[in-house]
Amino acid sequence: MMQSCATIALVPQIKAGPWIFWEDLDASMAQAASLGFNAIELFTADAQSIDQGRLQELLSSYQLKLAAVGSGAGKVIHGLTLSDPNPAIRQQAISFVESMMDFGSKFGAVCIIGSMQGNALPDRREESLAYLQEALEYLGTHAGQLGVPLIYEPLNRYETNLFNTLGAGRAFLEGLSTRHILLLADLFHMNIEEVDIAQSILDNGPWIGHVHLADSNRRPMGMGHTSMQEIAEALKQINYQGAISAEAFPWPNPLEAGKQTMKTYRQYFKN
Ligand code: LER
Ligand code: MN
Repeated sequence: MMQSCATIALVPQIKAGPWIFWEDLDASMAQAASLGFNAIELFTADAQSIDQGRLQELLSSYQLKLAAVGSGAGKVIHGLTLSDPNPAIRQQAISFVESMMDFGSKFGAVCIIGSMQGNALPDRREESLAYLQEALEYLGTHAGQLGVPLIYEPLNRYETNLFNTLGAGRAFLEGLSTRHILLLADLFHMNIEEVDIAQSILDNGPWIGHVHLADSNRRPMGMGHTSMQEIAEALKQINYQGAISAEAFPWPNPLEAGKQTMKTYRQYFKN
């Protein structure tokens, strides 16, 4: 069963980011549940800054599943990336992602590597890719031990120069020995980078483990010019069973953004 999922950010530094909800956890979850979402994706400062017992209580009382945890705070707050040339920073980045994976896996949630992948150094791409490879081999093996896949997110060219399309990300993952890392299909990044979003989903189907739902302008789907019909058909055709998680600006406000997302979800996936 595909899950309708909404992002909740609990990091004040990134309030301006593409998250549907960013108030306190309880209020955000209450709103997500009342709008009809069945899952949430959480963006926290780190794995320790959230009371996991309370989270479990809230998930039970609102009947929500934790679908994913984002690791981007490792970069935004702590300046860590998996491809940093400094080995001490890389090690901290790996530990940060590992702790987020441990946290997420207790709830059956995947962990996402987005901005934590970093960037290739100018004229030193091979070296940067070797750093990323080493980190992903380690973290992928850890994902296998936890029994929950790790999710690697190709980002658009303004956010990374590593891999910008699902095809490029997949080629890199295929070169690893770990088989516990899947791709994130973020429709906003794909709108910028892919030749054809639906075709890319069809071509990379078995590798897609998570979806970020946003329109061309990163407003909730339906508020830009991305054509959702063929994307939804492609996701059904590959028999995608994971979360469709709204990582969009809270435009014009969290409540309306949540409503618009659920309208889209019902229109394309619940009939
Ligand atoms: C960033 O643009 C993004 O899409 C996030 O999911 C990753 O940090
Ligand atoms: Mn994303």
